[in-house]
Amino acid sequence: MRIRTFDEYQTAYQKSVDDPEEFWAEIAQNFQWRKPWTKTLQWNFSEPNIKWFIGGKLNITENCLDRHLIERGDQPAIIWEPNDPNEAGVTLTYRMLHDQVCRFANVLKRNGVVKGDRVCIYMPMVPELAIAVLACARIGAVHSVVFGGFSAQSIADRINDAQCKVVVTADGSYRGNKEIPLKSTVDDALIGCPSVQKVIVMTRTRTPVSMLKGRDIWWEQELKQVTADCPAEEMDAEDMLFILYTSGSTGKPKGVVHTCGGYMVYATYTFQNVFQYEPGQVFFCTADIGWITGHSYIVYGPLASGATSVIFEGVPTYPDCGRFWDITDKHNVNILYTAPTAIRSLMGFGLDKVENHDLSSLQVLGSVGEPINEEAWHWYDDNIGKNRCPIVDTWWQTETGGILISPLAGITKTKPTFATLPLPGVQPILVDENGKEIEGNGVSGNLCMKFPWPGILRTTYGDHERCRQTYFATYPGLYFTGDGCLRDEDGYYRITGRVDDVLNVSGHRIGTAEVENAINMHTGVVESAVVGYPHDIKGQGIYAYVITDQQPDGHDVELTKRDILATVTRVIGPIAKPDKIQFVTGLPKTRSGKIMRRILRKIAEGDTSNLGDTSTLLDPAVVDEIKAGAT
Ligand code: 7RM
Repeated sequence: MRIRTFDEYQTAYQKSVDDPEEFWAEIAQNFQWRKPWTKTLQWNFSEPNIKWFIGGKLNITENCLDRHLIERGDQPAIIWEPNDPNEAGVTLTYRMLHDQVCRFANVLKRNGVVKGDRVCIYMPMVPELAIAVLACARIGAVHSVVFGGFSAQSIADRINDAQCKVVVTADGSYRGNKEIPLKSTVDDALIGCPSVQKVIVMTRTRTPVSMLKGRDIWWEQELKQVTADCPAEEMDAEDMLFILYTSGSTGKPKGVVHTCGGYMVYATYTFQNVFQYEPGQVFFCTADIGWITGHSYIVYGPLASGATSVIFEGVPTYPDCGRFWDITDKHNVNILYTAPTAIRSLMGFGLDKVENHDLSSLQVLGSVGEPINEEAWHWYDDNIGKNRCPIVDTWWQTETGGILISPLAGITKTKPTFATLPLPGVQPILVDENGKEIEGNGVSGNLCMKFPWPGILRTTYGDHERCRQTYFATYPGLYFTGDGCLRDEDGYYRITGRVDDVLNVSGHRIGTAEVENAINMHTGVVESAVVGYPHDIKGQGIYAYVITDQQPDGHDVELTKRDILATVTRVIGPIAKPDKIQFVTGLPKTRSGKIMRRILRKIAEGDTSNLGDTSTLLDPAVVDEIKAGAT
């Protein structure tokens, strides 16, 4: 299943286009199935209805755990590095992880969780997070991991959308020098969540927590009541494995649904090929398991491959900006997978905390989450990879389940800022506004896919029509990614960024509409418009134009801004806080009432010289006012 030369890549790619079913069937043979599939693929993009490995039966945890027990039972599956480098870490071998997953699966069972039930997981980056995820998969429960930085309101929205029966959380979490309450945030969320029957609380920070009788139970207490014997539930290839919420251009986040068979095959195949994983290597993905990158490349892809996966609880700058390099040397990391925003932030600290590290264990470097600029690419290449580690710039999305466009490490010739070529099984197409294909090289357009791969989303939870509308209706017959893309003379792809109203702030996807809704909840706010602007470290910053019923002045300006930030933090979470707020008396609207975001983006960028055509504006004077007050 691993490609080793560029020739082999080309052969595999051609085969994946000529005979996709045969291509993926051969790859899927490498997994452990309880029962083989009878038909490899059935699909249409119009409903959409996409099914892979039809009739196949499996459990993904048998592939991630049981299968490895004989050959590598004593090999580390997870190396956990705590926030505080002076605290003892944890190494779990495949045998230990198997044991703990089975035990916690039994805890879920004895608390009434059965196949198909949804379980919300809101936890710090501790081994128990991966254990909770795998325990759900073991018994066929659907996990919905919510990133630990989201607010009570965001948790409640996600729990209610998926009708979760159980929440798994911890008392608190550590991030740098901060201690963050988790359980009390869950308590606030659950005021409005009647579907939740049990809350399982793991002890991490020992911060005082309230434990509601009949609902809240301790992880550690529960474990005393169970054995390590938990046969895996037999799942259909198309049974739901998990829901993961992601932001779009409108409304509340959507619950992207991935299923057992296709997701397993795709996450694992891409893990092994993109990173050119060799048995025994240590893989360190710095993402949080609360995002898709963590699902696919901390938990499922590496574990299904029998790899050693590092879970890091903390942040890149604590106790100092050499932390990633400390971890790399301490655990002899071979493959490092991180985000451009982290690279850019570390670049700013200079080389002092890099040069005092060895880093010779590194063999492959990865980048994910946002476009990587040339400067960051070279800094990563020169100073971390010492010009001897291939860099894989991996482009993909929550909806794609795994990497779609990326070099294969050491095989595909790289080019800074280019995600390069589609993986086997991936058929990109560029289209113009009207959906017409843009052929040839040296062109750009909207990036779509014309054929399904096993990891593509199947639906958005509880609202299939929204899935169709969002991804399959803009260009009939195609999956629309929402990204703009350039294909250069070599046929290499460079992703240029979102073409919809989705922001990418430090690699986090945030909808402008979500931020606007949060701002509008603040008292006195009449209306707001949010746009992104280029930010040196975050990639994009959030710029909010706000109309209030009483325009603040003097000291009130700063106070009101502070209050708005507090409101956004409460409604969504700190990641959605605007970097800049400008109070305005009006917004540039067309006669039909549409906000002309193009103009607001230009002003936020600081480029007011050429605002383009403003003749359709209802009141062109507001533009001058906004220009004058830009921050
Ligand atoms: C994996 C992940 C998806 C959006 C996507 C892009 C952007 C991700 C790259 C990238 C340029 C990359 N999932 N994006 N990777 N842009 N180069 N290598 O990030 O659902 O959270 O975000 O992120 O805009 O549509 S995500």
